[in-house]
Amino acid sequence: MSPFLLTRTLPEDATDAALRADVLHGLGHQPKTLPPKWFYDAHGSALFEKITELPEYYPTRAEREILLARADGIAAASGARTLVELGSGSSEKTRHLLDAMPELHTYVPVDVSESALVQAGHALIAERPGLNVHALIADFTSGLTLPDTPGPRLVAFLGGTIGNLLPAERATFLASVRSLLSPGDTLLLGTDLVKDASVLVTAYDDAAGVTAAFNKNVLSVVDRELGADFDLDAFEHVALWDPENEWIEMRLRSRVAQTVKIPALDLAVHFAEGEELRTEVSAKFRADGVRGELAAAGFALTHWWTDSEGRFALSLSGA
Ligand code: AVJ
Repeated sequence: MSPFLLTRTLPEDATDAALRADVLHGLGHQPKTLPPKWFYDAHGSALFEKITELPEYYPTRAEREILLARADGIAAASGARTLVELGSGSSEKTRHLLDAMPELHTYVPVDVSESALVQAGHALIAERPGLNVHALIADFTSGLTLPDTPGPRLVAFLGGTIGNLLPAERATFLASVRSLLSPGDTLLLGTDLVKDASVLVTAYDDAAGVTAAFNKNVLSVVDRELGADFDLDAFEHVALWDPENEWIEMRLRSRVAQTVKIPALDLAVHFAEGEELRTEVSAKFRADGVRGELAAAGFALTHWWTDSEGRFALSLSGA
C-alpha cells in the first residue's frame, strides 16, 4: 500500500468558477475589492516566498522561532497521531513539528495547489518512511471533510493566514473546523499580533518593492485567466493600518482615470483617478481577542506562546 494518497475535493473547474465570481462581484461593487487568495499563482507564490525573507517582514521568522522552541510542547500537549495542516503550501514550517512527532501516523496537508501537495508529499515520505501522507486538494474555507485516520488529531493553521479573513468569515471558518473535530483533538493557530503601526506598515510596504509586485500580481492573474487588460504600471501599491479594525489593508490605487476590459466576463470596469481597490486585509490580534474568537467557535485555549519579541503568537486549543 502506498503511503501517499491524494484526494481532490475541489472540482477541476472550481478555481476558474470561483475567480470569475470573485472578480464579477468584487469589481462590480463599490468599494472595489478582490480576495487575497488570487495572489498565489506560481509567480505570486514565489514572490510570497521572497517576502518571507525580507528584513521588514518579521511574521515568518517570528513563527519559526516559536515552532522551533515549542515543537516538543505542542507534540506532547496534543498527543496527536494525525496532523492536519490547512494551507500547507511547501510544508516547510511543518518540518519542525513533524520532527517532534515521531509517533505520528498520518500527515494530512490541505491546499488548493496540487503541485505543492505532490512535491511536499513525496519529499516527506522519502524522509519519513512509515509516515502516511494523505494530501487533500481542497479549499479549507468551504466544505472540508477529513480522511478517517487515527486520533487524536491536531489541526494546524499557521502563518497568520486567519488574518486574511474578515471577522464574520473567521467565526464561520473556526466553527467549521471545530465541527470536524472530536473531544481530545486540538487546533494550533498562528496569529500576528497588534504592534506599532510603523512596524506593521513597513512589513507590508518593503523598500525593495517585493510586496508591491506581489500585490499587483493579482492583476496579472486576472489578465491571464480572464483576458483582462490591466496595466500594472497604472496602479500604485498602498499599505495602510486601520486602527479601528486593527488590520493592515493592501490596496491598489489607480494612478489615472481608466477603463479596464475583462472579456471573459463581458465586463468593462471604470476606475476614477486615485480610486482604490482593496486586495487584502491582514488582521492583527490580541490574546483576549484570539481566546474569545476560539471560545465562540467551541474551542478552549490552553497554551499561548509568543516569540521573544512578542510579535507573533501560536495558540493551542482543545476541541
Ligand atoms: C500569507 C496571509 C500570512 O497576511 O501577512 C504578505 C500575506 N501579504 N505580505 C500576510 C502577505 C502581504 C500574508 N499571509
